[in-house]
Amino acid sequence: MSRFWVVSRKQWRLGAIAVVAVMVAAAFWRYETLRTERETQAAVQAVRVIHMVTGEFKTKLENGQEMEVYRFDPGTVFANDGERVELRIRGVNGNQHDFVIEGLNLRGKVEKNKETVVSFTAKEGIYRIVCLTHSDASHEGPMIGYIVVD
Ligand SMILES: [Cu+2]
Repeated sequence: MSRFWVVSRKQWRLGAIAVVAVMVAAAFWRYETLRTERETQAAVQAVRVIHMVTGEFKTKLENGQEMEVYRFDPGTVFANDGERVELRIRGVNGNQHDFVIEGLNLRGKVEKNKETVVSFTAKEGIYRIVCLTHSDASHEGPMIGYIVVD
């Protein structure tokens, strides 16, 4: 005796609805995945512009002697791993600042009332922007800024 699989019209309709529902869910899931990927890529490709200035702290000692130190301001900036970064440093205090960014093989010079732009792709880590003109206390420093990437 053979067995027949008898499908009623109602079962057929329910089955069809279930198949359509699964297809719609799959299409929606795929759409969401593609949309998220596109947004992530757009965020990664966008350039993060960071503004910095050269500043100065100044004070007078009890003996009347003046003491000053140059600074990068803000002293610490942040970026995400993989981001394209454009660091724009404007010279306010101090005539000239020759600097290096350790670990990124970048160097440059900031002059008063001029903007220096350095670009790089951020990789996880902490990088020091070191002014060579104001390297230590005897040279009105240390003038050091930090780039934190994570
Ligand atoms: Cu400096």
